[in-house]
Amino acid sequence: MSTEPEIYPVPADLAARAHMDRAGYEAARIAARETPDAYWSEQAKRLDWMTFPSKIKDVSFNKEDFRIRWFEDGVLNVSANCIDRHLPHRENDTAIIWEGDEPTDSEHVTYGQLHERVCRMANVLKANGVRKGDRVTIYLPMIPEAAYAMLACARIGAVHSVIFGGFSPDSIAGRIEDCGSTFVITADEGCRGGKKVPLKANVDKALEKVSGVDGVLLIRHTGADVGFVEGRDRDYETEAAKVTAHCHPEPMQAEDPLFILYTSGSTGKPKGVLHTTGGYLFWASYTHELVFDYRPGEVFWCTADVGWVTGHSYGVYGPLANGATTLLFEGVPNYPTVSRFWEVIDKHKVEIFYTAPTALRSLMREGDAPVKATSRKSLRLLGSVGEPINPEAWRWYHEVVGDGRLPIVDTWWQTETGGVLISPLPGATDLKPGSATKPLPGVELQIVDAEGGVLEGATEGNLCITDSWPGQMRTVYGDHARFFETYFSTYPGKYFTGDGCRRDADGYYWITGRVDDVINVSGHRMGTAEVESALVLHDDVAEAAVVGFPHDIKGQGIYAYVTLNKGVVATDALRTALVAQVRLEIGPIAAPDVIQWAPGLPKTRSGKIMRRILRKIAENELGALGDTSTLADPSVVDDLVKNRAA
Ligand code: 6R9
Repeated sequence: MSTEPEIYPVPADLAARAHMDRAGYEAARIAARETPDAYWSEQAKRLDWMTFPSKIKDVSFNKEDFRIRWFEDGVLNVSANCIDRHLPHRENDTAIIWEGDEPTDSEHVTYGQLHERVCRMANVLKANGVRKGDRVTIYLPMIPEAAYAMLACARIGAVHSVIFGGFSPDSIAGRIEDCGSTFVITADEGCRGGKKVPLKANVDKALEKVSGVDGVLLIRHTGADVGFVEGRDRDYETEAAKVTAHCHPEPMQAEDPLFILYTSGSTGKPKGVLHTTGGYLFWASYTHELVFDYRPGEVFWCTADVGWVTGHSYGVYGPLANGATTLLFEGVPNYPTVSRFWEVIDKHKVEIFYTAPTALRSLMREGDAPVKATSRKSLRLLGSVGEPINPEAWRWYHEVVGDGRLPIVDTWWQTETGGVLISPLPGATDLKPGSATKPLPGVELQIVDAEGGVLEGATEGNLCITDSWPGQMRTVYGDHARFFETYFSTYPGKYFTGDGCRRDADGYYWITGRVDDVINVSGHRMGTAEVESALVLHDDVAEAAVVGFPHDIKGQGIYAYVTLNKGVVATDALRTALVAQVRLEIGPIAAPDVIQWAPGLPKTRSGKIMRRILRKIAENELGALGDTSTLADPSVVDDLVKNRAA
């Protein structure tokens, strides 16, 4: 079936200048595997430690003695690593370039200014009662203050939980409640593609549903007139004027929590993925340098919002730990025109550009002219993340955006992994369009069959990781048992990624997508169970089943089968109301693309919904429905096929 695609060899100049060439990569793989303590101890010198760790790795994935600890007796502060240590030689270099939604809005923030602003914000948090270990919710647009807020928390040892601005008040309330957050940092409004996002109003609504928050710090961004609750809300400008610009970085243990980030799983409500101070920062910094072959002074642009893990690791922590100039963009790829990405690259002389396949596919549809109207000559490397990049989009990225001269790093990783695990290294790895290629040093992959049998050589199955790496998540906040259950119980002794994967004869890895009930919509993770729960909240809905289906732009779309209560008439108005319901419960990113009325759902005799069949119908693979004989009522399938939504 599949023809082996072309190979793009490492350009000679890149191999010569790279941090890691082919021989270096092979040597690092062996060192990390055979002498992990020595290898990681040496690598850990890239961070600035108050106490350098003597214990390096202490890990077991087995149930009896399950533990994941890295650099355990090390002491450090993340914000000091991202700011203070660069001041002696980089005080006047740009740390953050901010590009607003409107092309007329931009700002440069030097490391010196970053230090001052983060210290001030840290002091404001302290003055308002936030202490080491407290959870602080951050609900901000992509403005420099989002980075200041994260770094200010890190500076005083508070644990941040950033929530993407596209999530609804209910989602905010659920996340605040889950981690017992006592303080919220938000802005009046965000701006995306010329539209305003009512952030403060969403926080106000969320706080009607959840208690325990005693302070809301309000950053004025658009200047809109928004609600202000006396006694609870504080105006940032006013508060900042009351404190000094000096704040001592709190000494933190390497295993102290740095942040919680909620992500969707295959069951239940989103999980609070917890990352720690030492291991996470180390991995963000190490991978940012290796994967992007980063050199000091280069302008690095990761287009992800800080509400996602990619924005955490490659918008803020990785680049700043490495003294980079990181670009934060508030807007969207198609505003005011579909040339915006490329114009921003020219405007700020971006050298490394890191984005998601869904953005590329939507821009590809607009043709080559909007790209070719720009120069892009500052670029030297392209990156991709979030979902499998189809070879067609890969080639367009390479040939049109990169003028055929730039390598692409297709980086596979997850919220849970903290940073990249599978990726080409620009100076070491030949590229194959559509493959994330090979694991980084210290990443031990295995492909297993459904029963856990290890598959060797060229094969396809479920992707597992057999040993820990420093950036691995440490727990699901408040539910350590769920952490073990979710990731380590399917295949005992291994971390199961939830992804399917093929390995070719050259040992290259090709991620085929999720094998669990997680769908990847425009690179955003969505649990089918979450969308189903939102739908059944509607009075007219008896039952709902949600699956993914292939979508040209989004990668996957959301297809919902809905069974209505007896006597309810299926109308277009009801369909609209159901979509609105999901937007309200979760946020616009979870809105179903298709709703099909289903008088019945295909269930086994034990009452389990056979999602395999629903997926096939949604994919329009009607010839491949498989065995339906175990269904309680096989005739429901005929009805679903007959009435398949177009
Ligand atoms: C970083 C991030 C994780 C899931 C992951 C996989 C998919 C991410 C990918 C990729 C193929 C890549 N994924 N990068 N699939 N190629 N380069 O996206 O984290 O939001 O937690 O999503 O995304 O399915 O399991 P997260």
